[in-house]
Amino acid sequence: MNEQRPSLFDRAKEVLVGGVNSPVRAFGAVGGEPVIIERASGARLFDADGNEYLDFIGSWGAMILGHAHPAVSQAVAEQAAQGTSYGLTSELEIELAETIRSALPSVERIRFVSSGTEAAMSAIRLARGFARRPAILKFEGGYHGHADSFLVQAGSGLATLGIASSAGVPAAFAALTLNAPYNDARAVERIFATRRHEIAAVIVEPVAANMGVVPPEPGFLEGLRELTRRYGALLVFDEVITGFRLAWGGAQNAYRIQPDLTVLGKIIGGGMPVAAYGGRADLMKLMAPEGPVYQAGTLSGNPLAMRAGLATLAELRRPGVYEGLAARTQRLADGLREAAKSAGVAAQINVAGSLLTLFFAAEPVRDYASAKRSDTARFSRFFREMRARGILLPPSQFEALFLSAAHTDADIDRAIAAARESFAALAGA
Ligand code: KE4
Repeated sequence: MNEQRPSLFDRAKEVLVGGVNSPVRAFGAVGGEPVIIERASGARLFDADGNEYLDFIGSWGAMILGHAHPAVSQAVAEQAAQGTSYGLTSELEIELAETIRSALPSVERIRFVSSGTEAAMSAIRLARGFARRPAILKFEGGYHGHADSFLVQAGSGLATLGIASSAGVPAAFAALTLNAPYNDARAVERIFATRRHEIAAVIVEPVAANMGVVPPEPGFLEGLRELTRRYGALLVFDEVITGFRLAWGGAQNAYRIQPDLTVLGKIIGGGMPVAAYGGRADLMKLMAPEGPVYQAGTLSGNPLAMRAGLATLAELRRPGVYEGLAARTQRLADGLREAAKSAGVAAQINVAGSLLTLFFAAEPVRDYASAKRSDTARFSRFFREMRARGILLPPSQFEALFLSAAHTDADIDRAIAAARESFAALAGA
């Protein structure tokens, strides 16, 4: 970098708030100047300073095939030549909707939108319209995007910044968002017992990934299904991360739990702005233009994005893709556990499919309270040690590593070797 010329990040900070378009990208929790990417391919990112990184962020889960997959790039290029947005329906939207419905039987009707926030926000509005109740129940450390209803004890970037909720959300509004500890169905039952007539829906990440990865304990999801049925509330699975990652379809197929509504995003757009909410037909028919609950979007079902999603899902249907992802994730987890142990570093590694989080914690992490007991200073040092060795982890203790089909066994072994050296550096510090 030329000393006279301001860095790209300096330039960015002159015009983008914090130099970023999403807070976690500022590397505030891990220190150092954030990377600014020039291009990406397969499992690799290349930054503007010519550095190459093995990528475990994967655009926060969207890039399950790896970056610039030929089938996806070709689909987008072809579609671009036929128009990028019509503002009217195209067959591509019907095709992607049919593909998703074939994978998720609980999704009888679906609506595409442009971000996970928009999808989750719309699903909650629908639930409130259906149940005619004002409150929702989420989980401490759960993250469902940045709509006002969700920014109460949320995970992801709020956890990273160490803030429980956001300024700008009226107290009266925040009071309608109830929180329970993840993996604690009895706490949910106690809340329903006193506020059953207020709660329209329970929204849950079937595998939590925004407090770091925390899988559901046996009986937790089943308990939520039973409690929501008993008290007439809807069960909303936020599968923005787990959808088409944990399995073909998503966590609801892996855990065999049928929610009333499902929120999707990331993978179904293959890196383009696509998200969706869907579920029981009798619920979805309450959405305009059929029903009284309103939601709309200029770029919803965008043809360019639909093509990227269709190409991505077509590749995920190939035999062995999920098995390979899970096997390589387990290989990484085993290697990290062994490396931490031999360095005498206290670490907990939570895995679900091709999601993984390395917590710098001595005790198991099963909810947000235990996740927050992690040594975030140690995580930050580990992040920087790994970055120096060309391995780019998500820049937060409270996020997930996302593996892709482009990560090879050699890539995994390289990451484990870098982790061995990084743990040693921590132990020696
Ligand atoms: P978006 O509005 O960012 O597309 O999606 C919101 C969302 C909803 N539900 C879940 C389970 C999510 O994980 C997300 C967004 N994920 C974060 C990373 N954990 C996005 C990264 C960022 O905020 O920059």
